[in-house]
Amino acid sequence: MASEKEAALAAIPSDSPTIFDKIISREIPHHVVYEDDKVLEFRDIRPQGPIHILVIPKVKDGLTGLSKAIAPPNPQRTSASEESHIDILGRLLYVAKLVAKQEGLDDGFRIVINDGPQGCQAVYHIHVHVIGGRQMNWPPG
Ligand code: DGP
Repeated sequence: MASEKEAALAAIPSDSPTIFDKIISREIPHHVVYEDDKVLEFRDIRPQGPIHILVIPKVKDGLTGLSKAIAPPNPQRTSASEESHIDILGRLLYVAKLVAKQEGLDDGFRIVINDGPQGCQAVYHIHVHVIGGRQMNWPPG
């Protein structure tokens, strides 16, 4: 299995359905930890800590990521967040906090948004990682 870094460098950003679309449509099984009409949260398949949850908008609305990241070898641009996305971006963070509380991460946790190849983004459907249950280090790798 490719490492996260290899997967990120090989990922081709596009507006085509991603693995997360298949998770939203229930084609791919997953463990839902939170759901409302706009957001879905489920456990990461490759956890980087005792708790690792992904927070995604149910409607991608062009949000492949935060920015228009582009770098070799990825030939396509991603579509950036716009001012119109402020509500959903804020909601992703807010429900990330809700689920951290639900998971008992009372001593803190790490929120990560990987953006573009250099940011180690492998799936081009914007998502927030909530990682916790262990002491984090700084700087991140
Ligand atoms: P990123 O590198 O930020 O794009 O993170 C993508 C994450 O998605 C990565 O931590 C692994 C996770 N992931 C990939 N495929 C699946 C899947 O089929 N199911 C679940 N639950 N997680 C997945």
